[in-house]
Amino acid sequence: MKFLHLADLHIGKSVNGFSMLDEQRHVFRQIIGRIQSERLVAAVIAGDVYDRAVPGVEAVRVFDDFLTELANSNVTVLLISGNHDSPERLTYASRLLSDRQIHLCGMFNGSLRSVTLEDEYGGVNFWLLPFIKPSSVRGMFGECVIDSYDDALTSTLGSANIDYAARNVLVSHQFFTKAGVEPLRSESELNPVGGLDAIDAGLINRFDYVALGHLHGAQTVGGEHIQYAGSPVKYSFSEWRQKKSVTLIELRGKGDLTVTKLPLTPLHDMREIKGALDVLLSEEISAQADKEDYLRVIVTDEEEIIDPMGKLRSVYPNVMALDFENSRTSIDTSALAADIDKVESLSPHDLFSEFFLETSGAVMSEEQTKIVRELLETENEQ
Ligand SMILES: [Mn+2]
Repeated sequence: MKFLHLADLHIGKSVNGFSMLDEQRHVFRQIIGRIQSERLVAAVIAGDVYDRAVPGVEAVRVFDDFLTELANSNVTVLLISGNHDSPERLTYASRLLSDRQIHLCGMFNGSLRSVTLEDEYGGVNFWLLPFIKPSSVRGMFGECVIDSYDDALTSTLGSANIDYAARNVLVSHQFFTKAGVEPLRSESELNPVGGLDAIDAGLINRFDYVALGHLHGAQTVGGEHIQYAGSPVKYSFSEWRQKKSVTLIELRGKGDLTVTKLPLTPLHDMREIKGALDVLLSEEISAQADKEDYLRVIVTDEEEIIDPMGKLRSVYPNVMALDFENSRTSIDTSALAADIDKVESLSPHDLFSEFFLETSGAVMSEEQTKIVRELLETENEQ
C-alpha cells in the first residue's frame, strides 16, 4: 500500500508578522493533487495541525477545507495531536468522523489506539499516539514508575500488546534521537530547556515505519524506516536552505519498504540576501529571483541609512527581517517591531498561553487554562 506522511502543518502560523495561510492553502492543493494522482490509501498527519491551542477562525476554515478535500479523495486520514495542539479541541467530532474514515486522535486515554488497513499482503496496523508528557500518563499504567519521556513511551508501547510479526506503523509527535547523532533543529520548533523530552529511537526500531512530527526539517532517525516528515512550509529563517516536501511510503510485504520525498513548491520562497543597500536594490540583483520572496536582508553599509526598510520594501514587498552587519552594533529592528505589534494585539490570557508554550514546550491543559483565567479575573476585579 502507498500512503502519505505529513506533519507540522502549523495552520494559522505567522512568521515575523506575515500570515502563512496562503502558503498553507497552496501546499495543501499540491498535497491533494499528489494523493489523487498517486492513488494513495491513507494520509498520515503526525501532529501540530494548528500553531496554537486556540486557532483563529481563518485557520480552522483552512483545515476544514483540507480535511474535506482529503475525505473527497477517498483516503483514510490518520491524525494525532502535537505539542502545539489542544488535544480536546482536536478530538472534536472524532467519533462521527471515524465513520468517514477520518481518525482524529487528539487525546491519549491510556490505551494506544490502532486502525488496521488492508492490502494484498494482509493488514497494516497504524498505531496512533497523540503527544504525551510523563506527567499526563503517570498513573495510567498501574505501579509503573514514569519519571521521563523514555518511561512514558516504554509503558505506553508495552501496554499495547503489539504483534511485531505483523506489519505496524507508529504515528507519533515525540522527540526521538539516536545516541551520537545530532538532530537537525529549526528555530520554529519548541525546545524545552535541557532536551529532557528526548527519547531513544531504539524503542521504536521494531515498527515497519514510524511517521513522526515535531522536527521541522525532514530527516531520518536511526534508519530509513523512522522519518520526520518536516513542516510543509518554511517557518523560520533557520530553514531557508531546506527543501520542503511530504513523504510517500510504499509498504509491501513485511520489511519491504520504499520512502520517497515529494517536493513542495512554495507560493513565495524564503531566502536571505546580503550586501550594500544600493547593490541589493539594483535591477541586476533584484531580477535574479522572485522579488516577492520572503526575505531576510542583511545590509552591510557602514553609513547610517534613512528608512532602509521603506527602501527595501519598494523593491521587495515581503521583507520579513532586516539586519545590519557592519562595524557598529547590529540590531534586528524589523523582528522587534513585529513582536511589539503581536504583543499589543494579544489578550493577557493569550500572552500567557504563548509564554507557557514557549517555556514548557506544550500547550496548557484545560485545567491549567482554568486556573489562569480565574487568576486573571481576580486580578481584574481588584
Ligand atoms: Mn511543530
